[in-house]
Amino acid sequence: MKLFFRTLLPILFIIKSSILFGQFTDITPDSLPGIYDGDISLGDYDKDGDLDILATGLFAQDQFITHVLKNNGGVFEKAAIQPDTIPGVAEGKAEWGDVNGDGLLDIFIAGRFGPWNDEEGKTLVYYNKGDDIFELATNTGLPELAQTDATLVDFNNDNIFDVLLTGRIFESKDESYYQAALYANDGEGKFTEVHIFNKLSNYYNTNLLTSNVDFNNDGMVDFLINQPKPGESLRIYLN
Ligand SMILES: [Ca+2]
Ligand SMILES: [Ca+2]
Ligand SMILES: [Ca+2]
Ligand SMILES: [Ca+2]
Repeated sequence: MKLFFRTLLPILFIIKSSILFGQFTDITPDSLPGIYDGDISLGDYDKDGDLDILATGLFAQDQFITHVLKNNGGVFEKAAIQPDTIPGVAEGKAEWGDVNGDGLLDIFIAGRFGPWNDEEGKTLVYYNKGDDIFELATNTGLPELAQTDATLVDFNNDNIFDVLLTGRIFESKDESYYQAALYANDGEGKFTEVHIFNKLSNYYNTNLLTSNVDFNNDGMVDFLINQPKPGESLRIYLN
């Protein structure tokens, strides 16, 4: 019996623990909406100490929607926000970020908005006014593009989020180009183009790989942007 407690019992405990550590519980409520071909972001938009979900995408072909999913102590539910419908984007980006510096996380979404064969784009900012109320920002100065990637990043260390935005811009139905560009935020949600990293035609998809990296540790964020031309290197830009 002593042998059992000294040797076998610890072994059984280890085996049981290893089995339990590999198990996950799906807590997704049935009421959460289904969306696809979009993007998600985590942030505590209601400042109650837990991470909430921003999700954008399609709920049917060419039907776009953005959802705010509130975390109530580990239980998620669709937030009853105002306005009750926020347009969504596909093949794009969703980010929580405090665009106007008031301490509340705002909604940033950018990507395809039109039919899949039309490639119309949308870039939207909704300000968080508190109490689940959001307000659409007007005249942001940001371009509307398709096949989008974006990141909110403070490139000039003024504690205000700026935007690095990449995607396909249509000049007309038949003419388009791909661009990766940086837009400075004046602190009131008005953006001005400060630098174009690349502007390309004839190549599909200028995916922006990452951002928020300080390669040379000088306190200024630098950028890593892929180069979609076959055979060329991704580009590293020091700020
Ligand atoms: Ca929260
Ligand atoms: Ca804000
Ligand atoms: Ca800034
Ligand atoms: Ca740097």
